[in-house]
Amino acid sequence: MTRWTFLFCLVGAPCVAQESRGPEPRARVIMETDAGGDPDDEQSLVRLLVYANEFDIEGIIANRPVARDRENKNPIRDGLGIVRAHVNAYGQCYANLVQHDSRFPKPEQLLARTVAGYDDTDEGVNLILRAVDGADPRPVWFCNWGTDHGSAASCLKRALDRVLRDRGRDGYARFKSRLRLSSSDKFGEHTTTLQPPFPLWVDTFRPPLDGKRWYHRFSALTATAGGFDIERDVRTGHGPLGALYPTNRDRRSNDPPHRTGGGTRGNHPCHPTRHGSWRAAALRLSQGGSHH
Ligand SMILES: [Ca+2]
Repeated sequence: MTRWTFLFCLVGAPCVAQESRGPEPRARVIMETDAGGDPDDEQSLVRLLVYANEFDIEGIIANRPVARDRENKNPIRDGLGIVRAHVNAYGQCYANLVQHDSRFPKPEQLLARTVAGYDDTDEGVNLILRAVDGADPRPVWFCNWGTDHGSAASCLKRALDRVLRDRGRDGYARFKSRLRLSSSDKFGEHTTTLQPPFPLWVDTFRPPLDGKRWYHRFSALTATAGGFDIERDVRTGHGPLGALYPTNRDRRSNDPPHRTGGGTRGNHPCHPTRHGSWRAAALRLSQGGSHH
């Protein structure tokens, strides 16, 4: 088994294994995005919201206080504002989406869970603590979409620092055991030396492939798979959420597992039939229906 195959099996296995057991327990996810930097986060936000019925979104944390000039062309210039605009656009499509699946979360619920993760606020840290400490027995997938220059420190690192300080090693171990991590390494000693390790960590930068991150390969594989056309199938005529999909970044439909919380979606080759195509999913933005 190649490392690639192993990774996909690892990440996809829960979805496959549960197919024969009726309703699938959805993954609880927290997304931490540096939206306002690389526009691929806004692409991923559109996809996340198009598939919001398939996850329990516990929170979306925006960790870049000021958008990056030149690279990011969004007229809104703060990360939280950019994410909220996406959730608001989702709200405008909600009446169509919910006809396809009643599990699409109410927009006001999502908006209440969309918080700043900037260094000068504890909102993101507190959101993580509430989700992980909650009574729900399912683990929480924490998915970091980027923490680099100009963004705040990851709220998960801050949460782990606080838990270690306030609850001691046993409390820290209990807390960490409830987390699943999908991220490159932004967490200092929490991923290197502090025991126990995360029960599952999908390191999105490893293994490198041809000197790049392995998931860059998916741009070429999926950008136009099945005749998919981002302009026709998402951006034009499908409502305000699809229209927000930025195109000044050549990574269309390239979501690696961490983009959607441990389960890949859309036209990703991992789930070609189980979840339908990204094109079909995006159509739900503009068309009501009752086939679910
Ligand atoms: Ca990013």
